[in-house]
Amino acid sequence: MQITALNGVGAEVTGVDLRRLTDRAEVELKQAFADHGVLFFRDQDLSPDDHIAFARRFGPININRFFKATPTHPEIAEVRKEKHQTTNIGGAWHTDHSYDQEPALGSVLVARDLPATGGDTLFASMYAAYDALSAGLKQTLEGLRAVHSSRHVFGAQGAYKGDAENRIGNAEAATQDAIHPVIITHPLSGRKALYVNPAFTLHFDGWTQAESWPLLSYLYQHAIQDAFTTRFVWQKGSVAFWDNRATWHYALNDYHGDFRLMHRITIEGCALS
Ligand SMILES: O=C(O)CCC(=O)C(=O)O
Ligand SMILES: [Fe+2]
Repeated sequence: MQITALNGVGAEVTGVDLRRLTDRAEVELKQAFADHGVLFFRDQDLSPDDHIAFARRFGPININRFFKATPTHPEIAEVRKEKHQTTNIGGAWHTDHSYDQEPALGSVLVARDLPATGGDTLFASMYAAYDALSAGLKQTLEGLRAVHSSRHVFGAQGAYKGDAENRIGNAEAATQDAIHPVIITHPLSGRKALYVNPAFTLHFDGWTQAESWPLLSYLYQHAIQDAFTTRFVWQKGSVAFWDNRATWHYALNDYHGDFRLMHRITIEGCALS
């Protein structure tokens, strides 16, 4: 097995069959995951059961309450865009589940049906974003917490309103808010990472939205500079396994009129500090 760091964020792992991992390979993958924040694999041939078995090596499966599951496997969520649909799922910078008290560790996304062109996914490193801040801003952010919510995205009046068409459901469950530190110590690596994101963070705890916005928008621009990001071009057999605490992602929506279907398994995480 070979692990090659990519420019920006993440690592490509070659010489491994995810259906047959040795104990040693599993230990190496766990270390690489903690170090790089997102791992990319090519030419895998995972059945839904293989997908589930691989994900379970990293923790219990979180059954996402908003995404429609595959008809056969409740553990697997569909990330689907039909030919006639205009919005996609995840089409802006975000990290999944920051609105939960214990945000999901990450997801294993398997390409099932890809458009002829387009549909790439961007990833950004929140380790790199943190590291590149000045000592002064790091110190200011250390003392802050931020409020996150799912309501404006998955709620009845949220971003998917009217265009969800049974891809997204359970709007009534989009009631939770969560407060997390703005700078977290990553539970696997012990490294510091920036933990606010444009999709789910509402404001700094104790600050108004108007007061929060200038600093949040500065951080959002800062975090997506080229040096911290990677563009993953999917192929048949591609798998991405990302850490929600160390990265953001952005599913490009540039294939209108074409179909795209991914299978996603989300893994339980822990409270952040
Ligand atoms: O479709 C993709 O590439 C990613 C979509 C997304 O944001 C997710 O699955 O969490
Ligand atoms: Fe996502």
